[in-house]
Amino acid sequence: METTLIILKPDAVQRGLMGRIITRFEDKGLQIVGCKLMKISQQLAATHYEAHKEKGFYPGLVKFMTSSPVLVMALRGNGAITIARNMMGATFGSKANPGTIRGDFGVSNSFNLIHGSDSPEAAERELKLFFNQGEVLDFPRAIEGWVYDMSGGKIE
Ligand code: 3AN
Repeated sequence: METTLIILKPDAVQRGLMGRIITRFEDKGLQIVGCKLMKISQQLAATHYEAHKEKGFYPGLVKFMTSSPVLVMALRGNGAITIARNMMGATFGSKANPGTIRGDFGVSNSFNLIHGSDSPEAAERELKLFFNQGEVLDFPRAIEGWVYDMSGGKIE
């Protein structure tokens, strides 16, 4: 099982899209194992986006991400990182395919609604940045045996 960090960005929160986006992940079968509304500090934004520090869009990105609260989520599932990235769609709302979150809910390139970790290494690093110990929970879902076929002794 993989756990990935998802951030519903300030535009998603302000536009009242949290419920609809969360529903997509729940409908898909991913498990929410951590969730909180928070305001990202300058320092946290700088650490999270340090790989983009030299890029032209960096100051605007940090300003946007710290401008208003975000909803951070830890999502768990088999292949959760790739599944969530595919559900998010391409980085720019103007290019993202219909059927994806960015494709269905936005047209802007910089206000692109959602962040999702792009690799297992990034997920591990980002989950530690946004969640304190004990805030990502380990709990069995009653529906697990119907979300996955476990009859062969592994998750299918
Ligand atoms: P993604 O979120 O699809 O993984 P990245 O990792 O390439 O995209 O970029 C990180 C974030 O930086 C994006 N979520 C987006 O908000 C922002 N970003 C990337 N490129 C641009 C750009 N050219 N103009 C404005 N914002 C950008």
